[in-house]
Amino acid sequence: MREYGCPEKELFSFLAARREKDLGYRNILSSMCTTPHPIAAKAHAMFLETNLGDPGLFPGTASLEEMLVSRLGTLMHHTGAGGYATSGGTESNLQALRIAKKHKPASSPNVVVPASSHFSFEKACDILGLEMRTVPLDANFRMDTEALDGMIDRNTICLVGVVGTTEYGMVDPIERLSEVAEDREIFLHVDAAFGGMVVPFLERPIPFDFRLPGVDSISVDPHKMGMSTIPAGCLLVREPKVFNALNIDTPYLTVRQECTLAGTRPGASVASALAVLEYLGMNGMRAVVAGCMENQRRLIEGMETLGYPRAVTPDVNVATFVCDRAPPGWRVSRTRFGHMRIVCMPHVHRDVVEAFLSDMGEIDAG
Ligand code: 0PR
Repeated sequence: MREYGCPEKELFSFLAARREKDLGYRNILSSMCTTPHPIAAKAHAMFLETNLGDPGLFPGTASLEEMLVSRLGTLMHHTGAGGYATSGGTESNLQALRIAKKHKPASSPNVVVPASSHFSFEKACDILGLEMRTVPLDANFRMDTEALDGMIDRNTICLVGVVGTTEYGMVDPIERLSEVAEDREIFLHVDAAFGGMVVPFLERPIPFDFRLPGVDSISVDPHKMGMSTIPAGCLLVREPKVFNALNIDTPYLTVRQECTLAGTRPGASVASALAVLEYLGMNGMRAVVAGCMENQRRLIEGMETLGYPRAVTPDVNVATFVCDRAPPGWRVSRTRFGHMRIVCMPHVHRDVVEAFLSDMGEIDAG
C-alpha cells in the first residue's frame, strides 16, 4: 500500500483509464451476462452497505431476499419453495450437491451429470469428494437418457439436468429425469442458471421445474437473463427443511444458524434482482425473452444465408454455427467442439445482429 493516500482526482482518472480498457457490451456476443437493467443499477445504489450475512441488522433487505425467493419459486411453480440468494450458478450448484450428499450417506458417492454440464460441477465434485459421472449427449446436445441407466447405482447421491446449456442452449429431458429420480429415489438438481429466466417466458415453455415431482432443487441466476447487477444467483429447493442439513451455529450473529456458503453476502445485487422482476413483471420479461429469441432467429437465418449452418436449433438464446472465422472487433466464443457460439443476450439488439452479419458478409467477400 502507499504510505500517503492518492488525491481523489488522480485516483479517479487512474480508475477511468483502467475502466476504458474494458470492452463495452455492444460487441460482446460471447457472454451470459449483460448490461444491468437501469432499474437494477438504481436499486443497487440504494443498498450498497447492506449485508445479508447478518440479516437481523438489515431486516428490510432480508425481506427482499425472501421476496426474491418467493417470486422465483412461484415462477418455478412452487409457492412454498425454500431458497436463498447465492453468488451465482457455481455456488448454487455446489450447495445443491452438498444438500444431496447430506441427504444420502454413501460409501463412495457419485453424481451423474450430462456431458454438457457447466464446469462448476467439476469444482463442486472436487470440493465435496464426489465422483462425477458424465452421461453422453444425443445428436442434439441433450443428455442421452438411454445411456443413463447403467450409470446410476446405489452410491449415486444426485442426478443433474441442465436447462439452457452453457455451450449449445439446450434443455435436457427433465421430464424423463424426474421419472428416473422418482423411480430410483435420487435427488434431482436442475441447473437452470441460464434457462431458468428464459424458458418460463417462451411462447411454448418446456416443462422443467417443480411441477415435475422428481425435481428437488433448481439453480436460477438473475445476473444472467434477469439483468440484475452481479452477483445474484438463487438456489431454490422443493422442501425448505433440506437446508437444515447445512446449518451451522453462528452464536454471535443476529441469527443463530446459517446454511449459506458465504458469510458476508451482498444485499445490493439481491435488491437489484428483485427490482427488475417487480418492474418488468411477467409481461415485461416475456417481451425481453421474445426479443432475444427473435434476434436469434434473424441471426441464424442471416448466418445460414451466408453459408454457415447452425450446429443445432437451440431451445434458448444461445446460437452455435459451423463457422471457423469471425469478423474483427467482435467477441464470439468457441464450444469444445469448435462451433462458433453467440449468446443473444438483451444487449444484442437487432441492429447489433445486422452489424455483425454485415461484417461476416465482408470477411466472406474479402
Ligand atoms: N450453470 C450454467 C448452465 C452456466 O451457464 C453457468 C455460467 C453456471 C452454472 C455458473 O454460473 P456463475 O458463473 O454465475 O457461477 N455460465 C457462463 C459461462 O461459464 C458464465 C459467464 C458469463 C462466463 C459471462 C463468461 C461471461 O462473459 O460461460
